Amino acid sequence: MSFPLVVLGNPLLDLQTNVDAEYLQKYDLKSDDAILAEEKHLPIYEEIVKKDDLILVAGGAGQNAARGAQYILPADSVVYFGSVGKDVYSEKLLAANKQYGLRTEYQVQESVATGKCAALISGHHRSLVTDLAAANLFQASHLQKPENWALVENASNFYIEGYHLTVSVEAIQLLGKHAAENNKTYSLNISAPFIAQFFKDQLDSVLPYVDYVIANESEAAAYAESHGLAVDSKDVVAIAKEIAKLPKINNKRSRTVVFTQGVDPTVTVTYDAASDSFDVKEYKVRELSSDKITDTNGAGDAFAAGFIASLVQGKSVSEAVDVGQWAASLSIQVVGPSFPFPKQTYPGSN
Ligand code: 26A
Repeated sequence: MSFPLVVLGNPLLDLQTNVDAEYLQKYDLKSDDAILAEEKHLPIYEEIVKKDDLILVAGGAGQNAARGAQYILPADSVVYFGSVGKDVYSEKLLAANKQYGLRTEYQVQESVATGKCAALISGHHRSLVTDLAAANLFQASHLQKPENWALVENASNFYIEGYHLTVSVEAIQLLGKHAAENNKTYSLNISAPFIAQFFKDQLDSVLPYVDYVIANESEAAAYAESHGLAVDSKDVVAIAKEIAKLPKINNKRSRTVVFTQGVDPTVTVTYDAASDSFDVKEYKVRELSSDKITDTNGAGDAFAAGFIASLVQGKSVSEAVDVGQWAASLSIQVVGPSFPFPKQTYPGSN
């Protein structure tokens, strides 16, 4: 058995379509955001299935990253856990995961449908509206089944989708505790501004386990605001420092915070507790001309995929960032949160 990387998240099928500003306005949606669907958003799903340009594509932030990491790593490297329904949608997700060689260990719900996400594309932006359905029913006990716990015990790295904080904090803590006690690498993506805003306590309860915090600039700002940090919410380095030095359970590893900022440079901040000092670095992104961009759905997940795959390979933070940026640039050139086939390989740092 290999499978050094275990990923936990909400498996979703993306219903991806192009929309205009007016459509977003009608449903009170921002062009670059991710939310849980409220009652008022439910007509969206019925409307978009009638559209000619609609595509159904495997989604779910953690699942995208898991597929991406498996795309980069040797066969049998990544296992993914999440909860789905017993329907054609989960069959589609399984088929996509299989294409990438991703091992999938779903908890299957008998009478609830697989979750879905309306991925509303406008230009280079995407607005995500999610109906979690079966994904919301994941239980920590699924991980504790002997055959699944054997996979957890065998793994050396964990990647947690922050969106899952809306589902099972217990499962996230269970893996966090295991990682800390066994000095394994534990990474968490904040995933969306609403996680930092409305799931602040849940987020705070798992951060002590986290070695690598991955987020984008709007999640950084949301964190700064919800935690009342006395810093400019655009000052990503200052925010990263605050998160990097938060209490940590596993003192054998330092914490690194990685903030992506779209086309602006990626920032990393590592806190060294022994010397009470920070290592701050900035990395320019790979330039991609506008006409090469298909859509940005899944760009952040692809970055995370490259980053965590590199951690599994024992690469440095700076190389992990470069692989992440390469993976993101690949993913935005294809439709949805996907990667191109035939497989491309990392060309080395630029
Ligand atoms: C709990 N929520 C809102 C979510 C998501 C989500 N994945 C898990 N939980 N909302 C959107 N996504 C996924 O994010 C990917 C792009 O980063 C979408 O399915 C999309 O594939």
